Amino acid sequence: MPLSAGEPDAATLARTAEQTAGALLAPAAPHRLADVVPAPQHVQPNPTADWVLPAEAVIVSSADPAALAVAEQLAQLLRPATGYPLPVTDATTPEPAGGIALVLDDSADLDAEGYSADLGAEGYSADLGAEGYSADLGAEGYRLDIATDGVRVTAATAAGLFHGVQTLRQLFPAAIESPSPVTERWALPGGTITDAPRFPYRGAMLDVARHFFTVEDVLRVVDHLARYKLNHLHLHLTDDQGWRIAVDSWPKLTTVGGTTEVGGGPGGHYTKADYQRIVSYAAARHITVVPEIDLPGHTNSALVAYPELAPDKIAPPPYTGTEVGFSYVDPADERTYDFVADVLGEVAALTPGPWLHIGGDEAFKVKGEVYTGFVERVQRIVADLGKTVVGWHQLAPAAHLDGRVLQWWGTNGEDPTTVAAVRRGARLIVSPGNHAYLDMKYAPDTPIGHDWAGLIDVRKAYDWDPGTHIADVPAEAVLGVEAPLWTESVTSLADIELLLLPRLPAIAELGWSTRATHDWADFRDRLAGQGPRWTTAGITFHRAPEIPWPTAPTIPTQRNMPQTDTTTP
Ligand code: TNX
Repeated sequence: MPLSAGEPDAATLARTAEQTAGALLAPAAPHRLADVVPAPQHVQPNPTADWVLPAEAVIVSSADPAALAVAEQLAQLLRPATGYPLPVTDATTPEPAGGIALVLDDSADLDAEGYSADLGAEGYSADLGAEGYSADLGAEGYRLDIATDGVRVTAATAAGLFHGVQTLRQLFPAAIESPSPVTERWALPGGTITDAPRFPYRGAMLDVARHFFTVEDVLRVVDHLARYKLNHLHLHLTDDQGWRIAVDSWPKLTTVGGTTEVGGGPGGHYTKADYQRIVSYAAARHITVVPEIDLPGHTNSALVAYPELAPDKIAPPPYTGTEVGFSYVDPADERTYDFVADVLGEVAALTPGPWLHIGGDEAFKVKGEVYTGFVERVQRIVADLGKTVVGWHQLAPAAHLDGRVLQWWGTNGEDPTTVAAVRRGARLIVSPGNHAYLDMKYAPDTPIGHDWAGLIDVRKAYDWDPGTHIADVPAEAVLGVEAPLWTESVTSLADIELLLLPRLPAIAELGWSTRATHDWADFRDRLAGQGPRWTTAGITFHRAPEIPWPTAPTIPTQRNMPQTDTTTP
């Protein structure tokens, strides 16, 4: 057939063939754009737009100090493994220009480019319609564009930029987690992610009372939360076995009450400066600390220090066992309320976040109206301090107080008392003991942990829905989800990590990802990709047998000691 005028000539055909072959030969990014935990809301891959971080890349950010801080954090994430200088600059209108741009844009209609209109052959839309994704990305959402001219993260807030950076981090090869330079092609899969959380409260709890953990240990836990877009760290600061937070007006709480722990170890406590260091390190990662002072039960350590608070005014012996429910501060003595007001006042003054958690669980010896009367007074003390009450769901029978939040830790989703409290206005943080309690063993042979709420393997941690878990509680009443880690049997950072990982990402995904992305097989595969990252970063985790962890070593570097990111306050 003769060539007609409009058809390409031989030279053009040859050039096109060469380009096509080149594109086919160029190694693609090592994983898919959707290989992120928690699952992003909308993923639109563009395989022709894979991008490789060049050694001379610049990170350019909006000039806002909080946005620049995220840019610096991104640089600190990428510099160790790449060995690239990655300078950070600011601009009025940041453009990738062959590097990475972080754009703070609180006015941008992030829908303007119509990403939802055509997701293309390989795009998927997790949640068109139901939850109104198209309104805006909200206080924590972000948009990530990876294109041939570089990377752009856009968000209305610094928190959104921070979450976008966590996604970006997971899209680099696993070797990006190396604390020292490695030779790698730092390729990212091309395309666009648009993402925002399902629930505003996504947390984890660390019990620092049963065993004490150093500030460094807690900061490292904060790092793990940040990776998976959790935004609250609940610290269980007081219990029978130890009081861990300094209170100037009641100094013996720590000098006496802080010197014990489960098993007879030395215990310890946080000075106010220690606690503030945790709070500000968390805040720099867009994580709010929720301090818990457990009342009226779980108070043996306080009674040892101040016998006047005990019902019989006699100091009990220090307690280093693991029973619960035997101790309580005297609800009939006015001095108890002075104590509560002083302690909560000092803790509130150290805590920028809105929450004060007042415990309330397992006060078996304070019953009926005595219990509810005590709780109602303490709730008012919290409100007078300008804070919002959080407490375990045992608080439910007490009168409602504006804004109060109950943390539900039941194992059976039928709970009429909690439902009644929700009808009176309470919101819930959902922490089912048999799904979200990270102190439960994975399997009978897990070396540490409990089993009173059952065994929790990764699938059990993942396969439930915080929005519908409790019968007759509407999803609108659910503020979010939290994974508690009680530490009766947990004595080291390695123990903490063994129980946290890989289940924390499962709970994080339930808190962040829209329900339409919920899929065990898909989650299992995405989670598997986290293993080499933890290994490279020197993080301990449980090699859960149901997860298809990659077996091939990912990088040939020396093993490095675990490190906390100490470069940002
Ligand atoms: C119950 S959960 C407790 C804690 C224990 C935990 C052990 C809750 C509010 N109270 O005192 O540490 O079980 O799993």
